[in-house]
Amino acid sequence: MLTPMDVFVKEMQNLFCPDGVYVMDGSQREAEKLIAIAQKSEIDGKVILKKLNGQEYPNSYYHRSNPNDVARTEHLTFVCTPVKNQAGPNNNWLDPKDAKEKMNNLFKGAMKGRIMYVIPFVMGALKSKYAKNCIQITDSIYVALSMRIMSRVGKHAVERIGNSSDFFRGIHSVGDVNPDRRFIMHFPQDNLVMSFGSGYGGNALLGKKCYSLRIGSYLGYQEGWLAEHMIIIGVEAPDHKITYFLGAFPSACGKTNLAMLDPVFKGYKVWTLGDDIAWINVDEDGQFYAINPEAGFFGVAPGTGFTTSPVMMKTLKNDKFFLTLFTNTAVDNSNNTPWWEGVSNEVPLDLTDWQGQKYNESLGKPAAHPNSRFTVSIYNCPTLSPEYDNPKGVPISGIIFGGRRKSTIPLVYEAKDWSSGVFTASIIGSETTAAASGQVGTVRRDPMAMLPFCGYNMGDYFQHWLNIGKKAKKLPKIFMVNWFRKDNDEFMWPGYRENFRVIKWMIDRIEGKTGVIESEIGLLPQESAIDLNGLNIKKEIMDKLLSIDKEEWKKEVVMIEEFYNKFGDKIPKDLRNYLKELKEKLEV
Ligand code: GTP
Ligand code: SPV
Ligand code: MN
Repeated sequence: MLTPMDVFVKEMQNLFCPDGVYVMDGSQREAEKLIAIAQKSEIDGKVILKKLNGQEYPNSYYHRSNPNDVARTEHLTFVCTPVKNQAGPNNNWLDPKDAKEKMNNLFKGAMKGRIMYVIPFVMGALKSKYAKNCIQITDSIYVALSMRIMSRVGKHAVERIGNSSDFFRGIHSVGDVNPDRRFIMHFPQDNLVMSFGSGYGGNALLGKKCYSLRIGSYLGYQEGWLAEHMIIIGVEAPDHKITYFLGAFPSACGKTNLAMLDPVFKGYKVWTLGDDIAWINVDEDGQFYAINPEAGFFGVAPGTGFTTSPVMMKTLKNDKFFLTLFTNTAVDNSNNTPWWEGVSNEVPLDLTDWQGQKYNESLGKPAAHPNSRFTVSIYNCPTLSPEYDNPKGVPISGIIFGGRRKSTIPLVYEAKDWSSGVFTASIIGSETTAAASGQVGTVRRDPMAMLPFCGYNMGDYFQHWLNIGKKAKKLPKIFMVNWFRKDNDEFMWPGYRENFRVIKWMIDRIEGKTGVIESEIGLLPQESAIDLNGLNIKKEIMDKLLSIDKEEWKKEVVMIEEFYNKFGDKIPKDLRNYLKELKEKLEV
C-alpha cells in the first residue's frame, strides 16, 4: 500500500516530469556521491561545487550563485491565507487558489532533463515531542546538499512520518533562476510552501525561514507556542552555573556572532545551541524552554575572523562533519581558500571576486558579496552545548532583542515586566541589510526581528506574545541592545567579544545583584554597573551609549505610531497604552 509520502512523491513526479527521482537516505556515502555529481555538473556555465583547500578548510566546497540570486526577496514572498487580513499588512498576500494555480503553471514540466530530489527531514531532535516532520522536493543539488547540513535529513525522517499524512510539504524548483519568475508562496493552513526561481538559502532551503518561521509561527499561534528568529545560548559563570538566553536580531545584525561569543572575561563560557531559529514552549513547570530546530549555520561571511569571531573560524576549520559550503565569497587563488572582507587584514594578491572576475581593489567594491555565506554543521562548533539535542530544550532566563541603529537606541536597557517587554520588542527599528534584496541602511520597523518571517497578522502575533506570558509561571527578563550606535560614522561600542560585558550585566540583573535607573523607555544600568575592566573606552562615549535623547525618541514614536496604525485595531490595547504612556513621558 502507498503511504501518504509515496502519494506526494508520485504527485510531484507527475507535475515536474523529471528524468529521475532520488530519495535521500542521509548516509555519508550518499553525500559523497552527490558532491561528486555537483563537481561535474554546471549551472549557467558554472561548476556547481569546487573543492577548496582541505588543509585550511576541511571538507569544504565553493559555490557561486547567479548574481541575481544572492539574498532573500521579500517582495516576491507571499503568505496565502483564505482571508487577506489573516496574513496582515506585514505580508504580501495572494488568494491561495490563485497562488497555487500560478505556481503549478511554473512547476509543470520544470524538471525535464533534471533529477527530482526528495528530501525527508526532521526539524528538531528526533526524540523531541516538539520536533516536526517535513519533506522537501527540489531540483537543485546545491539545495539538497545544503539541507543535509541545515537539518536532520534521511531515513529516520521517513520512519518518523510512517503512515501519517501530517508532514510539511516544501516544493521547490530553481526553474531558470529568473527574478521575473521567482515566487515564494506560503500556505499556512495547508502546511505547504511552493518556491520557484531561486536557489538562495532563505528562498530555497524550505526548512529554514519558510517552514521553521513563517509556517512555524502560524502553527505556534494555533498550538500555543512561539517560533522565533532567535539564537539560543547558555552562559556559564565561573561557579559553573549556566544561564540560558534567547536573542533576536534582524538579519545580518549579529545573531551568529553572539551565538558563538568568546567571552572577554576569564572563567566564563558561552555554550552555543542555535544561531537563527528557536521554537519556544511553556513546559508543565510553567517555564520557557527553547529548542533549535536546525542542525547547521547559514552564516554571513563578511566580518567573520579570528579577532571578531574565533569560535566560528574554528567551526569552519573543523573536520567533524563531512561537508561545508561557501557561497559567493571570493577565492584566494594562491592557496585555493575562500576569502571575504574581515577574514584577514590584507587583501590577497591573486583574488577572484564573488562574480568570478579578477579582483581589483581600486574599484572600491568588496571582493566577497556582502551577503556571502557559509553553510556549516552545528556539530563542527567547538562550543556546541551538551544540551543541544535535549528533547525538552533548555530553560530560558533572559530574552535579548536588538537592532542595528546608528542613533536613538542605547547600548542596553531592560523592560520592567513581560508586557512592557513585548511592547519594547514590538517597536524595534533596524537598518536594512544585504540579507534581503533592496536598499541597505534604511530604518524600518522590525518587531521581534520577525517582520519578514511572521506568517500571520502581526497584530495577532503581538497578542499571542502577551498571552504566552500569561500562560507561564516564571517569565524571562527582557532586554534590548544596540551594538551599532555610531558617532562620526564610527561604531561607538567595540562590539563582538566585548558584548559579553553587557551579557554579564544581564546575568547580574537576573540574579538581582545590581539595581537600575528608570528612564522614559525602560530600565538603564546604574553608573559603572557594566564591567569595563580592561576595555579602553572613554567615559563620555559610555555616557552617550547609555543615554536617551528625547528629541530622537520623539521622531521614533512617530515611526512607531505609523507602523501600529497599519494594523488598526489588531494592535492589542495594552500595547497602544504603552505607546500612549511613552508619548506622555516624552511630552509628545
Ligand atoms: P542572519 O544569518 O542574516 O539572520 O544574521 P545574523 O544576525 O546571524 O548576523 P551575523 O552575526 O552573521 O552578523 C552580521 C554582520 O554583523 C557581520 O558582518 C558581523 O561581522 C557584524 N557584527 C556582528 N556582531 C557585531 C557587533 O557586535 N558589532 C559590529 N559592529 N558588527 C557586528
Ligand atoms: C536571514 O536572512 O535572516 C538569514 C539568512 O538567516 S536566510 O536563511 O537566507 O534567510
Ligand atoms: Mn536569519
